[in-house]
Amino acid sequence: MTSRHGEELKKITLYGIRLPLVHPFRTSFGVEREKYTYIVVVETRSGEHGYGECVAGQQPRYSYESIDIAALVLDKYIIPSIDSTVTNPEIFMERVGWIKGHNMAKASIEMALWDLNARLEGEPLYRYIGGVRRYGEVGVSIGIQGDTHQLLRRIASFLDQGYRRIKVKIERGLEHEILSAIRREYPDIALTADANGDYMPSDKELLTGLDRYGLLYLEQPYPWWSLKGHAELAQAMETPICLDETITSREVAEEAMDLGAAEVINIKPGRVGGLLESLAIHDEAMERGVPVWIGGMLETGVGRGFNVALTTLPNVKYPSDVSASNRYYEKDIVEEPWEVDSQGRIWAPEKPGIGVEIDWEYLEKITVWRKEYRLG
Ligand code: OSB
Ligand code: MG
Repeated sequence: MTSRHGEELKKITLYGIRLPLVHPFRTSFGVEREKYTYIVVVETRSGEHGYGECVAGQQPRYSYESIDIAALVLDKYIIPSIDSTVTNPEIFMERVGWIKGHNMAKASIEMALWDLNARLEGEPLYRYIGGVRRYGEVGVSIGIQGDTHQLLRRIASFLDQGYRRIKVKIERGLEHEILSAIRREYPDIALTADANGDYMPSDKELLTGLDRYGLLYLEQPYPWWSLKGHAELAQAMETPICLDETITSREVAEEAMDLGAAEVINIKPGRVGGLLESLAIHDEAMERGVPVWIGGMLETGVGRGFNVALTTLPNVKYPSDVSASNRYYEKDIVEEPWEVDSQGRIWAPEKPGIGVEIDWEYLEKITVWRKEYRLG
């Protein structure tokens, strides 16, 4: 990673936006009907720019972070920790290292700096971070539906569109109903289930009963804090355990792998504090032979650009949650909506940075607040 000598930041602008989701997204922690987030634009004196996006939820249900809390943390602690000379993601992370947690707030700026630096170098982000191919294989994450008929219809449609792996959300009490219905119709598809921490270690017997469905892996059965629980479950189950919420840093990832609690890792750059930490987790997992894939947080076309770049890394061994723009939004906020090809791949653009530009006319329309910070 390099940073152009003498480059200085001029301003950082946040755009709070609301855009409707095509389908409500129900998980064990709640329902999301619209996307509420903020988009980051960093600008240098030389006129270059970088984009970022905050992946926190509208409410603190997935984790303790939320968009409004992240914007407050940015305003009160992150922005006052930096100045116009902080253009490099590594230096940025050093400056904000005193702030405990709030990874999604930090990542919203850290990632904008990666986009900026790749653009300054004239390089596509996927190559800038060491991608080894130009595409990633894509899966789709399907929320809990009203009934199994609807679920099966949606699965059929996504398979038709080329998606290579189906992930379904499950919750305590609904697991057998959901998974047996899918396996009756589709005995052989690549299938995974994500509980978003809805079970407790006392549910071990219930969960080992899921081995019969031949899942590629089971994602985050227990709450984020349970390293021992996941390690014991991994011992007891044939199905590999994949961790999402638990993995908040490279150190936690190392402990989880040491304990055998993470047999697969879902990397979400927002959850771990940005791309620097994502790359460290990717490399550490690769050294240990632990496969990873890239998770999603229903990002707009901006956040999606970073996830797509990450899917091109060598240790991404399973399809990622990086679906096409139209799976989430009627109209995306970027000029080039993300598309999945007929073979279930999503391609990283060859243009500099994340390779997409904001559709400013649309962004203005859906902006509900705006905040500008002048640096230096
Ligand atoms: O647990 O992976 C998750 C969306 C919001 C919060 C948590 C999760 C998800 C998804 C959606 O599963 C993945 C996507 O962006 O398609
Ligand atoms: Mg998950």
